[in-house]
Amino acid sequence: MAHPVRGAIALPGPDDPALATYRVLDERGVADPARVPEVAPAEWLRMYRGMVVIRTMDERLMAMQRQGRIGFYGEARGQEAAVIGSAAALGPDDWIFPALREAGAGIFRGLPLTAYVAQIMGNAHDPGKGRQMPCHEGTRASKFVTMSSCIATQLPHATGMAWAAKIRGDKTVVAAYLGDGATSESDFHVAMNFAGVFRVPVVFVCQNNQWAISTPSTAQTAAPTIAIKGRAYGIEGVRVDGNDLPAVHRVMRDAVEKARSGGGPTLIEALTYRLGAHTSSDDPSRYRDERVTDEWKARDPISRMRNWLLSQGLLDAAGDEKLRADVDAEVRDAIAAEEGVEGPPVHSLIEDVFAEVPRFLEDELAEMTGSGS
Ligand SMILES: Cc1ncc(C[n+]2csc(CCOP(=O)(O)OP(=O)(O)O)c2C)c(N)n1
Repeated sequence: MAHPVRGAIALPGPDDPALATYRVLDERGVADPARVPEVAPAEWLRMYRGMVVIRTMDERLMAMQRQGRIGFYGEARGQEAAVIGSAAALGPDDWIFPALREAGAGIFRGLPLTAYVAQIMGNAHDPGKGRQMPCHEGTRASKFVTMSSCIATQLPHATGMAWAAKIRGDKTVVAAYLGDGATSESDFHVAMNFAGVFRVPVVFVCQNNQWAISTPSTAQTAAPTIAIKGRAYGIEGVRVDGNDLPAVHRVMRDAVEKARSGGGPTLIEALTYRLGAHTSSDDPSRYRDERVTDEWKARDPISRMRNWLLSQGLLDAAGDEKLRADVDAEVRDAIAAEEGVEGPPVHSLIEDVFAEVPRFLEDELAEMTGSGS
């Protein structure tokens, strides 16, 4: 097989998209009009709502964890624009391979709130039948692969699925999410190298929230940005303000279109900040200066988007209040519907691995439940 010779790889300059941070909104939500992507008003509002859903779920479920009503929770507070701005650029047949903080993308694509809550409670309504730890949701219906706690393992899988799409000649694009910490894993290198060589339709979206538990991103890499790492693999890298929904959406849309039309992969670095703890098991005040966290609170992605929507007349204060009240009610209803639902039936323990459940598993189950002869 003849291998095409690629063009010379340009060396980065200061305006290189992999080094500069692309922005549409400033920190108060004032837009550079020339950069606002063409999006229907209803779609902007759908994205805004998607961000509010994440924030509301996170606040309610973190409180429930503290009350002892759920065992564990991982929130995405502060990262809502990176999650929704990117997910909204995907088509219904595209696939998402999430990292740790993209549950909101699954919900945005149709995962019901009740299924999300059921997964966290591990009850009988959980599409995953209680087999994963909380916050590891996934459904085939939403083309949202179950999250893996093993950092970066989803990246070669995503690349493989994109390669399959290319071989089949369909137009599927795969979004592969990762955190800054994942860039130190060998699976990141494997996926990027393969994606670059085979030019598969995958978009890597790195949510650089600046912390990998207690490791700051400055200690994660000696490279000036994460986006620049794409250069070494022959992959275009773009750095974007991850708290700026229109900017994330624009950059992602370009990357998705490029992938769909055979232009190959992109590495997007969405620069954001993890406002909360790593998970409900973590206390970030032990290892970071929370005055920096307060500075990032002032760059809140939801407030920025809200200000822009208000300035454009796409939303008014009363509409915003109603939207938030509606989301709050939906979240409360979902929790009320799922809390108290019993666990999956014991027989489900031996389902789904074999087409026909083998006798030895039936025997073991009978022994376990005391129902055997
Ligand atoms: C292979 C592997 N190594 C270590 C861990 C422990 N661990 C869980 S989350 C995490 C940090 C991940 O950081 P990052 O990729 O930046 O994602 P973030 O949590 O910031 O969203 C680590 C080290 C793990 N789950 N898997």
